[in-house]
Amino acid sequence: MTADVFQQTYGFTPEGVWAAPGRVNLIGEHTDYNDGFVLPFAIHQTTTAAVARRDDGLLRLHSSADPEGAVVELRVADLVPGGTDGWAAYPAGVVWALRDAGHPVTGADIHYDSTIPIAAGLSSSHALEVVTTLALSDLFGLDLPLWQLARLCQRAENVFVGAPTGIMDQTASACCVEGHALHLDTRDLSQRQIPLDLAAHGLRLLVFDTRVKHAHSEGGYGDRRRGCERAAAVLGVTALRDVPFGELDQALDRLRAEDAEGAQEAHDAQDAQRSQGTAGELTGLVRHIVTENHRVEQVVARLEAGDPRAIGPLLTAGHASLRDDFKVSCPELDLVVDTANAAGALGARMTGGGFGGSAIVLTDERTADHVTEAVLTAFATKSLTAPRVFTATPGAGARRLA
Ligand code: GAF
Repeated sequence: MTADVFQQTYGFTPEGVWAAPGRVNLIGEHTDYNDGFVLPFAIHQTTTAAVARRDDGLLRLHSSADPEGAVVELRVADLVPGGTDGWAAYPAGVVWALRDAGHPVTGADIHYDSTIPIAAGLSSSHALEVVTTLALSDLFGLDLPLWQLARLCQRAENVFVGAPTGIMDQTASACCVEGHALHLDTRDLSQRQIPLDLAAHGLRLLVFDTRVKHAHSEGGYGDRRRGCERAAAVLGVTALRDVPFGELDQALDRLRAEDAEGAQEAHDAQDAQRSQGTAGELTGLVRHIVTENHRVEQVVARLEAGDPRAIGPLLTAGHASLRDDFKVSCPELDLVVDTANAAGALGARMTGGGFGGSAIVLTDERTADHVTEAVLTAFATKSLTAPRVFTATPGAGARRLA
């Protein structure tokens, strides 16, 4: 199908077809830009790309998801950070990152299809980056290891697109293995595949895409990232990952002491702005990151002990931390979590960056329909758009299809 649309669009057959999945993050949110731990798995929804090389410096991009349906035509030599708009910035960004790293990518024709819901917090844009990089790596004989491919995608996103995201989503899309969640240490990218067969335990993981994305999502993400960096600097550590769980209280005391000192200095200097924006607001960020890293390890231990049912309360605790300490949830995500838990789910949390997007719900197979019904009714009662619901099982990472 993807190859057929390529043929219709460009008038010849592609050299190959590749796929890269979206992801659900089971736990470990906002830890990836703090050198911490994450536990995503690939979903079965993918972005596919039919691709052919060009040697004349042209990059032509076409997507079934683009309502205008036009072919975007760019010159690879002219690609500059910030210079490309819309969805095409993601594939153009990886071409820029590959060339900037010295790889001889001379152009390509590409057609994309995708089954990953867009703007649902399920990493559709990262799948677009990863599938493009994998295809170009194969076609131009670059033979990039998957972790390096993920790093190049992150560079494209951070520098070319201008989004200050971490490394989780690109690595999940590139490196996940069917039937497993990926335990990733985002400091050194070391990985462990954790078997995840919820059905074998009579369980289901439901995804509720709330279909909302609040306007402050991009700014809010950058603010949290800068706040975490500031907290690490105040605490004298490289990243918040370096604050041990057992030393959280001391770290929070230090931040509060710093805050009191800053407030006094600001008061003395009659600097109202400084007295509002000191270390006090950083305690919530630090508490979330330190406890979230700990929760990832606890979830992994429970999964490895063969007790996936027992991860439910950790998921819900993770949500409370994201809502109250990190402040990246929103009413729609809270509504899914609270309603699902009240209807008998084992645990629930938002997944991804927050401010909208999707929530995940762990339920018994037998209560899944009841929980789904309860959430849909709660949304209808509040006259909110009905969420899109599906069951997620761990799928394969990026691969060549043809
Ligand atoms: C987004 C980002 F892209 C990831 O890097 C990660 O920070 C996530 O939000 C939050 O855990 O998906």
